[in-house]
Amino acid sequence: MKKSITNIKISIIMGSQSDWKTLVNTEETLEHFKVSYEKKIISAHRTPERLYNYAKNLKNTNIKIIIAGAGGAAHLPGMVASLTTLPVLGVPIESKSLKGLDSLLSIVQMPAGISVPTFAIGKPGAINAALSAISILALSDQKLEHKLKIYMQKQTKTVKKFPKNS
Ligand code: RP5
Repeated sequence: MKKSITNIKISIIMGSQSDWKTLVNTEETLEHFKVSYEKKIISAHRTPERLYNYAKNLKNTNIKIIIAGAGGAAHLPGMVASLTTLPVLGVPIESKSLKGLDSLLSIVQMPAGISVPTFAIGKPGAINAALSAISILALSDQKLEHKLKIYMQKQTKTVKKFPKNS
């Protein structure tokens, strides 16, 4: 039987259910642009075989970009990046003990040879990873490029020239 390949373009993965409250911002941003995505929990440490199988199966999908969020000893983005040629965008989750500095350094300090573009800690990073994924897809999608321009123009209009007293 022929396998059905879905049209999902972006994969959001996270190390734990507890990461979802941050990555829901990624989801909301992708929803705004009406880009298809999937979301999965895959822990580099607690479910290593799930990680390996996920990364190896990517070639059987239409996924173009992976957004990977993890906290603490955040090895998920780097491990996935080592198993695929697709872009893997890393989102450091704000951890309880070190406020996400541990997550940030774990994700950003990759050895040369395996690339993980890394975003800000927490919500800003979750939103910006989605925007970067959109801008990558927009390279070959004029409608999406147009939506991104409108999004940026609207944002510019929200910025007042002078501050108000509160
Ligand atoms: C990491 O450990 C996850 O990405 C999460 O940010 C962190 C804590 O996980 P839980 O203990 O909340 O499941 O693997």
